[in-house]
Formats: sequence, C-alpha cells, structure tokens
Amino acid sequence: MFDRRQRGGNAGPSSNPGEVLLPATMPRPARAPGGLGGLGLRARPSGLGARLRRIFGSAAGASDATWDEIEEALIAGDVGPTTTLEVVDGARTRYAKAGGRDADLARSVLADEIRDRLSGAGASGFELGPPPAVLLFIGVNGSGKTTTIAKLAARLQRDGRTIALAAADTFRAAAIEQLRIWGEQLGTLVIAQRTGADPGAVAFDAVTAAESRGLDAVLIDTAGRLQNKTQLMAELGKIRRVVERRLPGQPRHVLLVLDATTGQNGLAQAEAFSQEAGVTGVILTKLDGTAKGGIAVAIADRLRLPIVFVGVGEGIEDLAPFDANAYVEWLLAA
Ligand SMILES: Nc1nc2c(ncn2[C@@H]2O[C@H](COP(=O)(O)OP(=O)(O)OP(=O)(O)O)[C@@H](O)[C@H]2O)c(=O)[nH]1
Ligand SMILES: [Mg+2]
Repeated sequence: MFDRRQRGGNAGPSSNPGEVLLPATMPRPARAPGGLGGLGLRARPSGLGARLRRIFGSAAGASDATWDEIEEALIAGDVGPTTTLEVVDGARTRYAKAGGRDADLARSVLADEIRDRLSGAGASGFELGPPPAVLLFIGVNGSGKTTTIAKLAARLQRDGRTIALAAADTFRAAAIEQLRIWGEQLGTLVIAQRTGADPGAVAFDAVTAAESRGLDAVLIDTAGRLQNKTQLMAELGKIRRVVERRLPGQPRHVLLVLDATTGQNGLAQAEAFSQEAGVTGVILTKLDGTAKGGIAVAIADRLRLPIVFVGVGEGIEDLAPFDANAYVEWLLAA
C-alpha cells in the first residue's frame, strides 16, 4: 500500500490563467515517507479525530448523548447526514452486541462501520487493464486533474508502462501548455491540437496514436466544468462516446478528480459527473490541505463509487493508492 517515495523538489505548474506555466524548481523540504497511516499526512488538531477523542475521553462508556455528539462530529467532518445516521446506527448496534462499556470499544466499532463503507464500494487496487487502456480525467475547475494525470503517469512509468497524454482541455492555451510541460518532464508523448479544437477529436487522435504505437495507456485531460453547466457536461458524454466507438470497451477508467476541501459539494459533483460520463472511480485530491476527509465515506456509501487514489501534495510523487484501513486511521486520528 502507500509506497510513497521521499519526494524531490518538484512542485507542479500552477493553473492560474495567463500565468507562464513553468514547473517550480525550488527545493522543498522532504517529508518523512509514510506519515500517518502511510498516507504521508499529519493529523490536524481540529480534525474529526480530535473531536472524537474529546468525546470518548470524557465518557467511560457510550451514552445516548455520546452518540449524539459523535453524530455531530461526523456531520461536521463532511461525512454527510444520511451516511452519518447509518454509520452511528451501525456502530451503536455493534457496541451493544459486544456488550462493551468503554470508549475504546466505541471508537473501534465506529472505525469498523466507516471502513466497511469505504471498502464496500469495491476496487481495492488499481488495474490498468489490457492495452491500450484509456483513462479519462474529469472534474470541476481546479480540482487537480492535470496535476493528477502527471502524478499517475509518473507512477505508471515507474511500473514500466508506456503511456501518452492527451490535451483534450482545449479551452485554454495555458492548459495545453501545462500538459506539454509535464509531458516534457516525464518524457512522454503528448497528443494536442490547437486551442478551441474539438476535445472529442483530440481524444480520437490520442486513442489512435496509443493503439498504433502499442502503448499501454493514454491519459486524457479534460477542461474543468461545473456540474450544473448542462452543455459542458454533455460534452463529456460526447468525448466518452468518441472513445467508445473508436475502441470498444474503452475508456476503461473514467476518473473523477475531486478536491477534498470542497466538502459536501463533492457528493453533488460525483453524482452529476457519474450520470453524464459513467465515473468508474474517484481520485480525492488536496488531502494535505484543510480537508476534513469525511467526503470519501459519503461518496463510497451513497454512490458506491470506489476511491482509487488520494492526492497528498503538489509534487509528482504526492499520489497514494487508496487504502481503506489507512484512511480510517488518518480520519480518526486527524
Ligand atoms: N496541496 C495540493 N495541491 C494540489 C493537489 N493536487 C493538485 N493540486 C494543486 O491544485 C492546483 C490546480 O491543479 P490542476 O491540476 O491545474 O487542476 P485542474 O483540475 O487541471 O484545473 P483546470 O484544468 O483549471 O480545471 C495546482 O496548483 C495543483 O498544484 C494535492 O493533492 N494537494
Ligand atoms: Mg487542468
């Protein structure tokens, strides 16, 4: 699991429009590999875990009031009301069945309930699939799509896979440039057309190139879009269909890149993107920031979508495969 390497000084390019998109070369302090739960993340004193510790610390057993407080803490931690109620109900039942009286048991049954929901959505371990595997990255503006493509591309290369990147975010010249720069750094082929070109045409070219060159995978970047913009959302469906027609069975992976700091809105995003483009998995980014992390539980529980990777920083190495155990450990420690 989380085999993050110590990172070098490699921050990703910024996505600010109009900015010159050069990769930052400032050396950054290396973090200890692993970190909490192997995620490379530190617990935050005001996080869900701290609240739960306070609740459990003041209660010898778990009374109605304790469970009410736990409920509040989970809702505040972005788990969402529906999932929270189910988690607390389940934990209470387990607690009563175990005949326990102490805070440690309450914490452990709570962890079990959360873990079950996270692993219940399936897909432990990411499998690329037969070549050329087509990976379509989608999500709202600035969620971390392009950076995540670079991180995953680097990871696949380390595993000896041959890949190409496709700049189907043709909306801004800077977006194409950002992908080109990553492609140069990684030494990968980047399929791109001019700004304003049809994103479906770029995807078509990319799949054709990946097939004719015998590559293992092609990672397609798309423009950020708000989930309530009907026309832009429909465009994603079109890109998907172009790929499907060109190569039946593909795209094998439709990855929704979700900024974990957006909290409960993530659920609405996941729902809308799933409907339009058939999301196969979620990549949760910016967990190194102020995210409370509960949104992963809500998404797995409500939408049955597996979380496949987590983004834990801006550097090329800051991507870890999702692991339900490590995640719960971090969630309840933070
Ligand atoms: N701290 C942190 N920052 C991240 C992470 N992932 C991405 N970012 C940063 O988020 C910003 C936006 O990332 P992009 O990859 O450009 O996002 P995008 O979804 O491609 O954006 P658009 O193409 O504009 O929709 C950049 O500054 C990234 O470095 C992460 O896991 N942690
Ligand atoms: Mg982008």
